[in-house]
Amino acid sequence: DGHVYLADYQPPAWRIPHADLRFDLDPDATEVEARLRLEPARPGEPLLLDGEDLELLAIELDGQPLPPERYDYDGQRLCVHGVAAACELRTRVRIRPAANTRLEGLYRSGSLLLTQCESEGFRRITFLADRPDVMPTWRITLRAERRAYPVLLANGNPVGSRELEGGRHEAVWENPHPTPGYLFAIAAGPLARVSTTLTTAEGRRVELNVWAEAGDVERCRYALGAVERALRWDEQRFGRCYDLDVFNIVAAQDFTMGAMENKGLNIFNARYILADEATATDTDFLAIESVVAHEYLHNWSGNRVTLRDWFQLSLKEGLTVYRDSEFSADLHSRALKRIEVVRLLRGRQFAEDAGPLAHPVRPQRYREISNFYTLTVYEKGAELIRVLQALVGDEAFQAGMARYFADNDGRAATLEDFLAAHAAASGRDLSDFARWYAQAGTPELRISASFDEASGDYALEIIQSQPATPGQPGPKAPLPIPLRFALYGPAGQRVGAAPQTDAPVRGDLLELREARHVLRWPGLGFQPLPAFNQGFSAPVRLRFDYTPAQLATLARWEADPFSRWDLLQQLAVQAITGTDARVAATEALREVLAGLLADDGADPAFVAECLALPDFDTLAEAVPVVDPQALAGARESLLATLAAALEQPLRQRYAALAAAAGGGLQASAMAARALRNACLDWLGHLDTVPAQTQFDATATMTERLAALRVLLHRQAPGAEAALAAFRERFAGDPLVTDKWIGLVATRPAADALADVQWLLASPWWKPANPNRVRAVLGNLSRGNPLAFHRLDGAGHRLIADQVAAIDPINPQVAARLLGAFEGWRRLRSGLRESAEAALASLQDRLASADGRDLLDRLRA
Ligand code: BAL
Ligand code: ZN
Repeated sequence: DGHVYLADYQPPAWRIPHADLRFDLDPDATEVEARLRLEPARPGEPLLLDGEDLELLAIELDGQPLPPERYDYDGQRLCVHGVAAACELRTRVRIRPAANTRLEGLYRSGSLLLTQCESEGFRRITFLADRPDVMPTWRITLRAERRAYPVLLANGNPVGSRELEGGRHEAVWENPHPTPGYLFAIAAGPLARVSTTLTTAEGRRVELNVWAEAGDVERCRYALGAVERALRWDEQRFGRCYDLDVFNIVAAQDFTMGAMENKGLNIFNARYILADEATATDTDFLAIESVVAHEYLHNWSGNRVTLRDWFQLSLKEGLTVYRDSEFSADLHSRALKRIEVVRLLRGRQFAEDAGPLAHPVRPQRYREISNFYTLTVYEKGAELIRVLQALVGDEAFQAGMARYFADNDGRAATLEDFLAAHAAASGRDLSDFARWYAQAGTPELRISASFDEASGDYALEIIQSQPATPGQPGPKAPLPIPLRFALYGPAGQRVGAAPQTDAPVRGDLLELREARHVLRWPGLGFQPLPAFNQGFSAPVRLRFDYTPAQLATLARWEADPFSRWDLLQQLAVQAITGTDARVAATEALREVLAGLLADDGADPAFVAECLALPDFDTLAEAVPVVDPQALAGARESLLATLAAALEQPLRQRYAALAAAAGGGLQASAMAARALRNACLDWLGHLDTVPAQTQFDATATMTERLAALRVLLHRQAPGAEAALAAFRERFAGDPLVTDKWIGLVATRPAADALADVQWLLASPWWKPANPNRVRAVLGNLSRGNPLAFHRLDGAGHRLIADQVAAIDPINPQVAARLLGAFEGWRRLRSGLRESAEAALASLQDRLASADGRDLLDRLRA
């Protein structure tokens, strides 16, 4: 039926201990000669290799040319007949990088030639068993014209170079670590670098380089520092050292993903490398550090320990997201990092888990693996690592990680291997925890309280349920859920008494195991105020009926900043989507925010997070039927009301932080800018003069872009002039161009669609550049509900038409864009039909496997 099933896994029939490749690089026609050492692993099986759209020029077995009747190649698979023993296969193929708009395999980006192989791009370069459990060591020879391609990089260590005739040169690289094809990489071109050397904790001298086109190289310094920080952190926190003599990163303007962790040669989307304060925002800097760390950290969680098959994707991605978020939390603010992660999870991953694209963290089947690089695999996968850590405790978790790395080094591992290491280290049976990986959907906890006046007994009843998801109608088994909780007495004192319950309790951590648990405090004597899920210990939807006053009270009592932020978010959700509680919630929110704005002792970055009301996606998750106009309107009117009520404190705080916000990347300056920009945004509902003043005076992109956003989104008198000035000033910089385009595409109004149409007809429209597609269309579809969900259906039609247009250029980018329809069934009537019609219009317009798979799942 076109699916690949986890249950059908078979180990490779042939091993490939070593691959020796030689590239004669040329953008129009590159020749690749491959010598593969092959050994039968399961005697009697045919020799099959993957190879997609390769022009086969020559084929030899053990030095003898193969006659045509000895092999078949159908454009997808090469089958060599009549071979049973260890041998060497030599092939020569021709590929066409400049014509490769899919950006998978070897392709051209500007003056560079580079590769992207995950998941199944290697087969577009040459023949290989292109699966993660086939792991050769590699020797890679690159030859190219020296003038056009002075720098030649590949995986591993450089072992030689020489001049060739005719202005060509050669570089040879060796990667001694067994490495699957998906981690293969080369990069060639007029690259310049920033560089440093260090000695690892094991005493290895390592050169770190970040490469970019010459004009951009000064903007690579921050990323270089981030590599060094990540390397040291992995040594200290997980005892993992780097294992080659060089670590290279190359920045490219055309890149489908964010970045790629190829062994020793990471290739990055330039947006996650290039930064200085004039062109990158503080958010960009933090994202760069986090993505650089993520890819670096894959060197152990992904490369040294790789995957047996693609079903295990979260084994490297969820784990590495967990690791990079711990890195960021350790280096900066743990609470702010948690807020960032939970915003994404609740706004976007919960929506994915509740819609037609929902799938388990470890899927049981796929048609197109590219469509499983999802928030569920990454972000929910990371939360499951956190759940495991909470269940076994920090010490056992750390021991389990050490054991996992030690036991699986050099292997292609499975989730079972991971769980076995943790079970051994903790002594705990983890078979219940494994269910988290198999069951899709966000668990829901419904909690209700009861208090008996006569006896003074207090009790909480907690009911766990699992939603039905595609292919998993249920009923589903309960999951082990680590839930933090607290009870507060009338004056805000923590109740210390442990509850009577059949669920294990360790301090403030409750471990839910069954569908229902009751917690009793006999004779407590008063009705306490309970609080739950501090630090978001459990990735669940939690329902408890709080009044606005109770939320506001808890927001003062809870010590954990994450929880305080979370309570304010809940209050804002009530103020926006509530019925009876709306007025009271608005007033309570005003009071708490006034207190925060007046509190000079509060971290300004934290206050800024509290001012950032729940985004549209989060609000949409709080209602059964999504009416975008009503939700956006209610959010807007809450902001306007609060801004008017808090005008004086907002102006005061904005002014008072001016000096601290000046410049520099120290935490205090970033925090000051964050809060000033939040104040500016709120004040924009009343007055755009401060935004104009900030736009004219500032030297940092953080302040410039925030001011421009207010001017454009509030349609200030100076908006057009400011946009023109910004556009001119950064005309040569594609990444900054993406920023102003993003602001245009997200102006919160239905007629922003006309601006998007103008962009699509302008010279700025570059459909082959993934960042530009995301800037124009990703922002429209994911960041502009009023224009995307226009009542006349024009937004839905525009995105569908663009998906059809981009599908033949870059199927993965098109499929991502199509994913914006994932919530279509929950739209209000009228819009639901328009989305359905837009999807139906694509039925005969998508040719790619990526697009067809996603469309079928969306419409099922
Ligand atoms: N492996 C694909 C990019 C990333 O998640 O690191
Ligand atoms: Zn990753």
